[in-house]
Parts: sequence; structure tokens; C-alpha cells
Amino acid sequence: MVHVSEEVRDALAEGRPVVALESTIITHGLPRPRNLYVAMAAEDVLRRQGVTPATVGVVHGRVTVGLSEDELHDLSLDDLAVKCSIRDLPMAVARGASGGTTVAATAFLARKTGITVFPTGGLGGVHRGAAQTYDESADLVALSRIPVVMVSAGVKSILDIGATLERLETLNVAVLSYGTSAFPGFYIADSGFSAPFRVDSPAEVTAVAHARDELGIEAAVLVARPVPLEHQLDAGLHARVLAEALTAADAEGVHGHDVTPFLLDYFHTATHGASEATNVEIYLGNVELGGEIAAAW
Ligand code: PSU
Ligand code: MN
Repeated sequence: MVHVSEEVRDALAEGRPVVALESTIITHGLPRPRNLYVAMAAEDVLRRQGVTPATVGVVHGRVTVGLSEDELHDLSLDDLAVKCSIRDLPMAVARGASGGTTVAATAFLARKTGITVFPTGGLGGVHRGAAQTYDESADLVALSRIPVVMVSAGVKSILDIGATLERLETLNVAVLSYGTSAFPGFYIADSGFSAPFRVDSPAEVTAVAHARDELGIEAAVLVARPVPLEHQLDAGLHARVLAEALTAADAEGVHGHDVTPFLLDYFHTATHGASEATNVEIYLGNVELGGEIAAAW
């Protein structure tokens, strides 16, 4: 049921490094035409490192690991593309729909295919007000069960970061901040929370992940890489826009899987593209670190 491209199959068979990439960031995370540019740029970053990219997505009901350039192009323009978390995959297959896979679904399919390393921009987590809404990303539960090595700029700053860190602890996900002891906050380098562990090299990450595997622990290792300071969003702007975005989401009754795309889109518009530029910096930097980790692995 999972179509794996020839390029990815060959790389895996020959034991060469492969890195999985998600596609919700293309279909729902970034506006056009930046989304396609970023999808291609992420693959280029990996290829330049000698790492094979495996972008995951659903094309007319075909679950695919290793989307072609044409498939990426079509997905980036598809208004009907579904945001596919794990629970949405069977529906997309049954109905022949196309979709972008979230962190949860991408991690699931990567692991099934034998790919361990998977970078994204910002992981999903516990939403603010979750005590009332129960809105917590399926990314968290997925990471508790899928032993990938995930690279992310912490969790998205639109979330309740303290609660998300608590949940990651409950869910047995090891959180390693990269090159800092602060836990990053996506658009902002330092979320104000500290990370449980600090690592400073790809080799340290792979040592932890190998030990995890030897011990038979089935949860992900999360590498939290902060956005470089020169690319972070201005803290004042961030606080102001976040407050506005949350109020707007509430007023418009946005809920379920629409919340994250709504808030990201609000940021991109209200900051006149500044958050979009930051998001791209975050993402491509995480992809590069993912490539280094995969090579070290
Ligand atoms: N990182 C980004 N942009 C995104 C996402 C992550 O820089 O759009 C996506 C990922 O696919 C992640 C999803 O899994 O947002 C989380 O959505 P939710 O909060 O509904 O689980
Ligand atoms: Mn949600």
C-alpha cells in the first residue's frame, strides 16, 4: 500500500543515508509559491550533503515515500489537498484523495520504510487552552510510539510550550536541545523553558538514538534546534501577533486540524512575510542538521 520511489529504495538497499520530509508544510504550512520553492530547496540541501531525500505525501490515494518533482509541484498547487495525519491516511486512500502528511503521518511512514531521521520546522504539541479544548497534536502520541530521530525548532510558539514539554516527558520522548540548554520556541530561539538534555554534535545525537534502539525503547528522540538569533522573529512583534491570532481563531470558531494552519497563516499575513522568512530559515536549517545526523548514522 505504500509506494516507495526507486531512488529511495535503492538508497536504503545500499545503506546510504536517507532523510524523510513531510508535506503538510507544503500543502498547509506555507503560502504559494514559497511552498514549492521550500520543498525543492529542502531536497537540494540533502542532495548536496550526499543524502537522499524522501518527501512523503499522498497522491490521488497513493501513499508515497519519495515524491517526484512533478508530484511535489502538483501537491503544492492542489486546493483540495487534505492535511493527512495518521487517522486520515485510510480515508485518503479509500477516496483517492491527495494530501500533505503531518509530522505524525510522515514519521509513521518513514519508519515503515526504514527511514530513521526526519526534520521538520516546528513540531505540533499542546494548544493553549487545551484544558478546555483537549486540542493536542497527534504528533505527540505518534512520537511516543515511533522510534525516529526528529529534528525540530522545539515546538511551535503558538502552543502551550510548558504543557507540551510535560507531555513529551509523559510520552517517553527524549528531548535534546542542540547547542544550547534552552528549549527553542520555533519563531523565537529561546522559549523561556530549559530543555531536559543538551547535545552539541550529530555524533552525540546518534549515540543517544543507538542506545535507545539497543534498549528497545519505541519512542522518538527529539532534537530541538533553535533558529539562529539573526533570523528569529522580533519578540515584541511575536507577542503582539500571537495574541491577535489567538483572539481571531477564537472569534472565528476555528478548531480541529484547522487551528495550526490558521495561526501560521495569520502570522505570515500580519508580519508581512517576516514569520514566513523565519519559518523557511528554521526549516532549511533543521533539514541540514537532519542530513548531518543521517550521515553520522
Ligand atoms: N512545521 C512547520 N509548518 C507546518 C507544520 C510543521 O514549520 O505546517 C505542520 C506539521 O505537519 C505538523 C502540523 O505535524 O503542522 C501540526 O498540526 P496539528 O497541530 O494540527 O497537529
Ligand atoms: Mn489539533
